[in-house]
Amino acid sequence: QEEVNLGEQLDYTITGMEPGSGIAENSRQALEAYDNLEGWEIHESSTAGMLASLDQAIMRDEPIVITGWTPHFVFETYDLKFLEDPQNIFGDAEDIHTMARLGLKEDMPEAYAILENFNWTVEDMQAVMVDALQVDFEQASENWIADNRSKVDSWIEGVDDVEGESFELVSSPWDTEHASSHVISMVLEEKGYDVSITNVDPAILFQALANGETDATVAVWLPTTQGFFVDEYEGELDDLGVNLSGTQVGYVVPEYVDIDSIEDLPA
Ligand code: PBE
Repeated sequence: QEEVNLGEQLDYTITGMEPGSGIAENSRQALEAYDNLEGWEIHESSTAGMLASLDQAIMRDEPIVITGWTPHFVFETYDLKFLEDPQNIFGDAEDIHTMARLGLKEDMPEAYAILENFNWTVEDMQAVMVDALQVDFEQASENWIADNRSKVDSWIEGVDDVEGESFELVSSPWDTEHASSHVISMVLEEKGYDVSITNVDPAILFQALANGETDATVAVWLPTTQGFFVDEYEGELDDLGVNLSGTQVGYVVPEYVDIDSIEDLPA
């Protein structure tokens, strides 16, 4: 009885986000993979719209299912839980990779070396994101670099300075990516690069990188979240490896929603 109510209360709808995000694609796959989700829909909009709906639902004590990821401040603001995903559509803990356009290694070996060395932790990234709630990401990155000088030094050790070469970093419009892109951009600038950051949906990000329209990104969530994008451009991207480990994505509900698994969502 209660389960029937839950489906109706949710209008058989997952509250989603930008259609060009990795999570949006995973969410569409989940709808197909889980028999109980036949007839469900995803309301795709924007991250801001999704978070506004979450806030409203929590104020009204109503159920809601959103597409979520960690690290993210919503997990500090509200009591939330990931729904178990027995079919493993969203994957387990994931990594964020650094990728470059083909040829960057030859064209800009100094930047390439720094990008290859770039590696930090969820706690590091979170520190920048928390600080950026008070100041902007530029200032937050500057603060983090000042507090973590030896880590930053280990990324640039032995790398020569350059003379104002332009460097184009492509990123996507989420706080996790604002944090990593601003930090690495500041480090590249310290070594003499003139860095610009462009924020686009992942769908566009991979296209730009594969076409060589941009130099690099530190924003690739793998193996699952953005894995299908990477497959699409096989052989056209240079994967420099993991820069952070331990992210997670999936369907998320407030703690008070009395289910644990995607399979508990009523058909
Ligand atoms: N995200 C944050 C992005 C990547 C970074 C998980 C929302 C996505 O592609 O879904």
